[in-house]
Amino acid sequence: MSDRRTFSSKIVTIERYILEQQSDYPEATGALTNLLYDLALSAKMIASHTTRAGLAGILGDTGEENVYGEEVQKLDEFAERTIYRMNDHTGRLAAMASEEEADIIPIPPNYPTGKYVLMYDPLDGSSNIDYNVSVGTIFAIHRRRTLQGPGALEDCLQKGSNLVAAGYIIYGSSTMMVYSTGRGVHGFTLDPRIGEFLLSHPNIRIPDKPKYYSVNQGYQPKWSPAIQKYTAWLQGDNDQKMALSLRYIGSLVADFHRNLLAGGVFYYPAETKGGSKPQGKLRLLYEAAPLAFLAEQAGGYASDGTQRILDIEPTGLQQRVPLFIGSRPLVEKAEEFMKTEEA
Ligand code: FDP
Repeated sequence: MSDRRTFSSKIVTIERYILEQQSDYPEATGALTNLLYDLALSAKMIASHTTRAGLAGILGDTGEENVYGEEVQKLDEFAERTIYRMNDHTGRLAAMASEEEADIIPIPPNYPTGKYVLMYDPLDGSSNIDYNVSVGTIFAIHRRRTLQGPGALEDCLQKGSNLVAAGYIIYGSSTMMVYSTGRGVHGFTLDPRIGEFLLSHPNIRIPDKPKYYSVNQGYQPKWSPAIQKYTAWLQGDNDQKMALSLRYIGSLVADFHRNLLAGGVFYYPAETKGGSKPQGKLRLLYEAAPLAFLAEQAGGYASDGTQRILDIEPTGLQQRVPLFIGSRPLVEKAEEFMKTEEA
């Protein structure tokens, strides 16, 4: 018989972990705890589809476009519907907002409303689905601002520093849920044999020594001189002769996740020189702010090049921002280069 003491770490399910965290707040009603648990359950349902995507014959475009003019894929729809249906009737939310929808998603009038709003990107990186590349779900939770009745746009248009919780699920070689309620970042890996998320990465901190820079270098001709110089700096044109390796998947959750664990910087800058993305590509509310919250909780930082992402007051649900995110010194270096451009 094997020695039971060989395995020193405790087996902790996400349910137990979330509940234990709640017990530190005697005034908590359990709404946030249950909301996070419902998201974990949605993640399992989505994961069961992403892993069977080819087999189930649900790959390919639906032929429709989302509000940004991008093609919507069937898995996007499944993820969207799953998260909505899991949360529309629970009485925990005042409203939802999804990257796939132009307006806020109201709670049906026959269900009670609650004190939180949920913003989500149901399947980020979906242009990669057909190629069996990792995709992800991103979520962000705010406390509502309005006092009662149906949730309103202003409940969703809050800056990232007000976030109560944020996280993502990565559907990769394994499925992981990584989240923070403002007390560190914790990662759970789905054990598909028992259908449970188990704590695998407690209290994630971005390593001090960065390994990677991540950017779509194909757009280099459209970058400003500051971004060009910053990239050269990351490649070794610096006093320390520190040269980072390039890794770019083109699936934000996967790129962010790798750099969170390995150390590095991801950036999606604004395009100049007649480029079609003067504000970059990524959405403030569905992508930049929740990941910025996690980055800061893990000791990192996120900026649009001139200011902290978490301080940006949103003006619209679909707002895009340039994004620099990851190891703090590398993001601050980007800000330094951007300043030379302003001067
Ligand atoms: P996708 O279009 O595949 O959904 O914001 C969406 C996103 O992917 C991110 O996940 C990813 O980081 C980025 O776009 C990739 O954009 P590029 O193809 O322009 O590099």
